[in-house]
Amino acid sequence: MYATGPQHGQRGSGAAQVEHPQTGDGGQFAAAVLDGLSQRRKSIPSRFFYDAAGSELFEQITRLPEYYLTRTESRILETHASEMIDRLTSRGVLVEFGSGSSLKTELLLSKAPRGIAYVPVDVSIAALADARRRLASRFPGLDVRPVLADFSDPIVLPADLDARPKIGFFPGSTIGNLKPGRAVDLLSSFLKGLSAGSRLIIGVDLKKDPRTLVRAYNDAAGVTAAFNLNILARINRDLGAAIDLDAFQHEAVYDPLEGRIEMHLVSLATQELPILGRRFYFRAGERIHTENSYKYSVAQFRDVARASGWIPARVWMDPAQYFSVQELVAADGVPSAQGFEWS
Ligand code: SAH
Ligand code: AVI
Repeated sequence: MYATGPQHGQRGSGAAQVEHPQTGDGGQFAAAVLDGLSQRRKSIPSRFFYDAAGSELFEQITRLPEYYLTRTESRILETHASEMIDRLTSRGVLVEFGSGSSLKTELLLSKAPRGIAYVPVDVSIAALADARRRLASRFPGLDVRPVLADFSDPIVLPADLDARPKIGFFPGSTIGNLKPGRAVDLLSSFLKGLSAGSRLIIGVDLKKDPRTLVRAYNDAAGVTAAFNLNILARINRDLGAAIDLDAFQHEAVYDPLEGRIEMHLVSLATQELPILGRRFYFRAGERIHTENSYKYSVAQFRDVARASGWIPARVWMDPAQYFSVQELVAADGVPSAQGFEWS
């Protein structure tokens, strides 16, 4: 449904195919839950937050007063969109990783030349469907090619776009949800997937007062708590379990040594959860680690980019330097500017 389909020559061995419209993951959620809950320190990978309900809850998070990330990044994009895509020609392809609602993308698309193709890549079929519908009405004639895929797998883009120049877009500080070593691997994989002459525009949340960070992940209205608990609700829905959500509590803490917000689900009681024929024992106070959200300094992130083979180029920030949008250039491309641009 959302893959580019045979008429567009989608190829590859499976990672980027759309085979499972109901769950979109072909059993990966079940395997990840069984594996993660079997560990001594229980965990579930954060990419499984984003079923239809989780994607909707994330959209609510983006509008929270405490969650400064989305509005700050959007303002940076609004101010500098033309510079960010100054190398995108009418033959170009904008490839967005973890595109979600594609709302921020509109800020770039409104400055982009006619004729470009837009390839949103996401694990959430609901988010891709909503975005495609909205973009079709707001940007009639835009060639939108959604790809339902895990962006950690080798990137498989529609084959007929192969020869066209690509610009990657990875907003939202989703890169922060990976440990730095994995972030290096992911950026290397994007470099390979986007090919020669490409660049990547990436949103990176910055280190700041830990109180501001903790508030952003512990909002007063409890939306982030609902987002976190939704992963248990998803286990109930998709895997036929009957977990009592009231027996778990959302927790978000900042670890200054790791430089990351950690989200956990804390078991409020000693309990045993039957899931897919297995039983998982929890002590009262035992936690499931559900997400890391790393916060970088500009210099730290430029090191990550270099380690992955990209050349760091321009950096755009808000006046309070809460958030950065950074340009990375493929070694065979020509950087348009070296060093920083402070906004
Ligand atoms: N880019 C949007 C959405 C960020 S939320 C923004 O900046 O507001 C993170 C998005 O990444 C979600 O839509 C989620 O479904 C997607 N995502 C998370 N892990 C992913 C993965 N491994 N592969 C593909 N998409 C992923
Ligand atoms: C998508 N990602 C960058 C968000 C973040 O801030 O780490 C997900 C999120 N988790 C809790 N609130 C928002």
